[in-house]
Amino acid sequence: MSRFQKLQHQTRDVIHRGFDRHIRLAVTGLSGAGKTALITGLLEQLLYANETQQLPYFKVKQQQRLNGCRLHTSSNWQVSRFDYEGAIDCLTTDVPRWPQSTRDVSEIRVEIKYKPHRGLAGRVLDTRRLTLDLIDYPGEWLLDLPLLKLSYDEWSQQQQRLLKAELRHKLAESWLIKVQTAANAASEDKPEQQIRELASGYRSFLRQCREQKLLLLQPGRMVLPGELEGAPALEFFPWPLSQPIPDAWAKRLREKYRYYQQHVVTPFYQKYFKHFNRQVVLVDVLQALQNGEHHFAELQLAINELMKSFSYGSNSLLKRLMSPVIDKVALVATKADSIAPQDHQKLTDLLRVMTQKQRQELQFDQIPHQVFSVAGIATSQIKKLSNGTTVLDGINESREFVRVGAPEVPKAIPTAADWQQGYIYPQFYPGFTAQNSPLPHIRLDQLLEYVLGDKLK
Ligand SMILES: Nc1nc2c(ncn2[C@@H]2O[C@H](COP(=O)(O)OP(=O)(O)OP(=O)(O)O)[C@@H](O)[C@H]2O)c(=O)[nH]1
Ligand SMILES: [Mg+2]
Repeated sequence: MSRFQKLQHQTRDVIHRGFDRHIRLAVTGLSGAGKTALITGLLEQLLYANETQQLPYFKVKQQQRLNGCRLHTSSNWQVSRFDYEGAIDCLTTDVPRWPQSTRDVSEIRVEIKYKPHRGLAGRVLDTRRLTLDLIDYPGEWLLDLPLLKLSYDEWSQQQQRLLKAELRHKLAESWLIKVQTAANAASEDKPEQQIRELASGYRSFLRQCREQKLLLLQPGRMVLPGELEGAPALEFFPWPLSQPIPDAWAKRLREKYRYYQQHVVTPFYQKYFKHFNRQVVLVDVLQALQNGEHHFAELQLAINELMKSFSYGSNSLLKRLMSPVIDKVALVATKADSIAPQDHQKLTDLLRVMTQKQRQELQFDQIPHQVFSVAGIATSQIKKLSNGTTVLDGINESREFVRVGAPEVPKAIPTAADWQQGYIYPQFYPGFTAQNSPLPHIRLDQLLEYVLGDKLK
């Protein structure tokens, strides 16, 4: 693209932002939360909005004011386009499967063309356009954002607290012994090499944590390095012991951490996360319930840490132009198709309890927010049998038909006895064909209306 074209493109974006015609939606969620599936589902519903009866709560469509939606590459031409078509292919080929876990950043832009409903715009303009930008990225990298607000010593203290939890402690045991032994013998001689070895041990520990489905894994690039594989930028680790860091190491560890903050996390934040003005926080509550108490607690902690990384406030004209802030938040429990519809409310309530602290903060700052339970791509069929029981029909990993009794969702945070008993939820696979377009979902219309509706009037 020529410099002139680029400038034109950017100017148009700024004008759109000024006129409130541009939503950059932060789809925030840890790895496996369902970001890629949700983005695919949202695009699918928008693109087929006028062909489907599936969107009763999306007012612009219900009021027959929607001309249509079109996909574009994003204005950021250095980033690959989100592979919507590839995702749909995966879900609808001969052997349908879920799209793979995301390995890099991608963006997509949707242009929504509609007839204004009211006000001056309604009288003067035939049609208007709203631009929606969506960004997909590996969930692992998201957890780097909280590091921007922590010094090396603060981060180390936080990690020390986490390491006290039973499962983490067990996984870290051999690494901790190595750190202790090396620290006792630390000298000014070859500290780089010792740090490199211990950083590699820390990385193996993080990978084990991931295998055990633990969630708060930092730094994210150690879990999924991308282009940083083998780079010296990753040669550090949080100080895990209560004894002070040996002098020989302190300067280097803090230096490496700062480098990581400044040269890895800050550009990532500035390039992709700074200009969001709406947010959808995705939480896989069901998976956390299934994985047990530790995971559930870590998930709560991770959501808390993550939400501190975004700026919330009111988007005045000047702010919209200069540095927009998030002015509306949807807190979303995903994969609601794994439970019976009569339990969706319980799932929503549970997420409400889990995010109480964050909601109070949003409330205090007067940021509109709402809690939902949705399925980006709904894979199960609900049936009520003649004996009154509700079952879910779906397809398993071996592509066989399965029928499971609707699993229970707790009304509140589980008690010790509940955890003992445990929770199991079905993991359905997609079983669609190209004829199924638009793919089924649960409550994406309500989510779309909440996130976009006020800008489509
Ligand atoms: N039943 C059901 N399962 C879902 C849904 N969305 C996602 N899943 C499951 O969750 C897995 C992870 O979903 P993704 O959309 O890839 O999650 P992600 O947040 O993009 O994860 P990363 O790319 O690793 O950051 C999928 O492979 C599916 O098994 C849904 O709406 N319903
Ligand atoms: Mg993904």
